[in-house]
Amino acid sequence: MTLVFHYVSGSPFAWKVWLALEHKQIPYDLRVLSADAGDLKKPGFLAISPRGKVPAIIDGGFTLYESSAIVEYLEDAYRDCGGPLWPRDAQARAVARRIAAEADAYIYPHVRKLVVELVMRREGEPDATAVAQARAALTQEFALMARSLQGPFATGPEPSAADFALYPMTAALARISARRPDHALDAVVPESVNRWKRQIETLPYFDKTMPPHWRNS
Ligand SMILES: N[C@@H](CCC(=O)N[C@@H](CS)C(=O)NCC(=O)O)C(=O)O
Repeated sequence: MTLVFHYVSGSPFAWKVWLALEHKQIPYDLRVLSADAGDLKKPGFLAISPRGKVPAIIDGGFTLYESSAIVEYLEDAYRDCGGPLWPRDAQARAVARRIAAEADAYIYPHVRKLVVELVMRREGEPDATAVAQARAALTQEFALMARSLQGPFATGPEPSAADFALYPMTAALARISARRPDHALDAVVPESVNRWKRQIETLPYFDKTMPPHWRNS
């Protein structure tokens, strides 16, 4: 039975899983949900993902939510499929896991703050203090991340789940930056990180995983 992948366009955590599925060449049935339409709070979806969040998968009778757990599951359950999600070397593997954890824990919250203030806000002015704090925090985080990225991919010659975790956050920041040039957010990301980002965009499956709603706007 084909693995079912529940996805919302633009979710960085769901994008991480999509890149992982493609990298491992695992066949999947993509179910695109809409948060705006209330799909994430419907009983059928809550039975799969009780927090009402994407990503979530169903593999046979097995359901799983939380992107990092899903990535680990894909690696373990589909060991012989496609490319590995983590480097073989123990130290490189540990560093890749650390980068993926840092992307989720230290980069995402600030990117999310910028999305809320600069993209999603429908009324009033953005909270300038919150924007400045997020910008300053991301400047520090990306400077730290730049020291970790080996090149051409996060931990060396092959892409890993570290790349798949970090890329969507960086892409989201680039998108906000393009939409709100007045905030000079492109200055937050060092050139070495941009070089790494362009490398991810050369992956043969990358285009397929672009958030569908980004294609038109
Ligand atoms: N820690 C979770 C985070 C998942 C998450 O926050 N997903 C967001 C989209 S980026 C979501 O589904 N939000 C819907 C909501 O909170 O209503 C993971 O790694 O999967």
